This record gives sequence, structure tokens and C-alpha cells, in this order.
Amino acid sequence: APPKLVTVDVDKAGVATVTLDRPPVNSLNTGLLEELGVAIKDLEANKTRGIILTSSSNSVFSAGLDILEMYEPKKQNLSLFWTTLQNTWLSLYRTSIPTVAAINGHAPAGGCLLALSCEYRVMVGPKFTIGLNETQLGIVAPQWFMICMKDAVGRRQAEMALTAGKMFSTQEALNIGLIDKMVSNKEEAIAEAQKFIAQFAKIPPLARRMTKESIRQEGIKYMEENAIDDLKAFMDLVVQPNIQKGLGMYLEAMKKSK
Ligand code: CO8
Repeated sequence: APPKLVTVDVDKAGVATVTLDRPPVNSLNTGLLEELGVAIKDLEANKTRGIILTSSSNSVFSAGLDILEMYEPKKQNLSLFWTTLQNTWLSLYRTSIPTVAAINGHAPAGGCLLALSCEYRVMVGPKFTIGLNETQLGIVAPQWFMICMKDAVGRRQAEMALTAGKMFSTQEALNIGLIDKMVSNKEEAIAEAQKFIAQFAKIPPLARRMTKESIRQEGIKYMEENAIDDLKAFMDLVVQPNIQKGLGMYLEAMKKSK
């Protein structure tokens, strides 16, 4: 059997720790995204009390989308990749289960998106960075990435963050509300996540679920209504020669920086 890229561990309180486990950097390929989506659906079926999303690495939460899925792709694979990302994102963003990201390493681009899709973010500081850095790569974050950033920090901070493609230090992220809490290690991050989830024990679950669904309706509706157009835009953009060239150079630069 292929290695599991996502592991799920449910504690006695019924809270699941979902760990991204695709060394070295948890880059999000179709396989990992598929497994994450299935894990969320399974946890929903099992009436899990909470989801804590974290990483098996001690320096990277997730390096974002796997650039190898986008570089010189086969059309069919590219379409499956993006559709899987859309579906898994929507599952995470709208799940009735309380969600917390325990961000125990760098979280650029798609890594930041996963964290932003949770209800609460605890990040290990001070040396890690987080942000939607797409413009730095010469690509444009899709609108639903932007909605997630706006959800967390408001339109103005989101505009400044995204146009510059800024990667925030943990302290800077805390200052603008991109993360909710800074801690000094993973254990503390998990403990804070558990505390956040525990508060919902006293909240009627149906009211909680409907409130979450309602307050997140912009993002949910956006995906429900635009998934096909969003897929088409991605497919058209990614195969453009200048984008391909940029991705190739980026891969090369990452190799040379060793
Ligand atoms: N995809 C594929 N491979 C990657 C990625 C990635 N995103 N990130 C790192 N790798 C690879 C490296 O090439 C390297 O490979 P090898 O071992 O073969 O040389 C290996 O992973 C380890 O990487 P590093 O040596 O860089 O590891 P460090 O621990 O030093 O650094 C970081 C970790 C900070 C995560 C660093 O790797 C990094 O900054 N990575 C790039 C992150 C990034 O910019 N991601 C953006 C992806 S794009 C995206 O998520 C959203 C795009 C949406 C719109 C698309 C429209 C076209």
C-alpha cells in the first residue's frame, strides 16, 4: 500500500489530531489533498469533537501546493489536482466540527490557506513565517484564497498582504490577526488548540454549525458557484509559457539554495 500522507489520531475527549505527513515539506499533491478530504469526511461521520491540523515536520507546516503538480503537467492530472484542492478546501472550510491549525513551522501559500480555513490559529514562534506569497512567484492567488485572508485580517490588511505577497513573521502575523496565538513549541500549540475546542462543549451544536455556515457563506457560496470557472482559470493560467518558466526557475532556485 502507498504510504499514508495524513495520519489521524483521536484522543479520549474525541478530539482528532490530523497530521500532514509528507516529508520533507508537506507540499500538497493530489494524494495528500485526497487523503485530507477523506479524513475530514470520516471525522464528520464519527461525530468528532474537534480537529487539530498540524504537521509531522518540526520546521514546515506545509510548503503549499506541490509545484511539481503544476510544472509541465498532463492536462488530466492538473484538472484532478485542482478539483481535489477545491473539494478538500471546501470540506475543511465548512465542516461543522471545530477546527484549529497548530502551525508548527513555515506556512507559505497553500500552507497558509489550510491554516486560514480553520477557525483558530496557534503558531509556534518566533522563527517561522506565514502568508499568501503568490505574487512573489508571479502568480495570482485565486479569489477564494483572498476571501480566507479577508476572513481573518479584514480587507485592507488582506490587500496589503496579498499585493506584496508578504511572508509574515509569527509576531507580525499575531499583530494583524493572521494568527490568534503565538506559543513556543508544538505541545503548547496542541494544548491551546484543545482549549479552544473545549469551549464548544457548552454550545448547542446545531446553533454552532448553522452560525459557522452562515458567517462563512461568502467563501462557501463562491466555491459552490464558481468551481468550474475557477478550474478553467487555473488550467488556462498554469500552462502559460511565462508561468511555466517561472515555476521551473523557482524549482531550480530552491535546489541551488542548498
Ligand atoms: N512544491 C514542490 N517542492 C517543494 C516545494 C513546493 N511547494 N517547497 C519545497 N519543495 C522541495 C524543494 O525543492 C526541496 O527539494 P529537493 O530536496 O529535491 O531539493 C525540498 O522540498 C526541501 O525544500 P527546502 O530545501 O527549501 O526546505 P527548507 O526546510 O529549507 O524550507 C520552505 C522549507 C520554507 C517551505 C521552502 O521550501 C519554501 O519556501 N518552499 C516554497 C514555498 C512556496 O512558495 N510555495 C508556493 C506554492 S504555490 C501555492 O501554494 C498556491 C498557488 C495557487 C495559485 C496557482 C495559480 C497558477
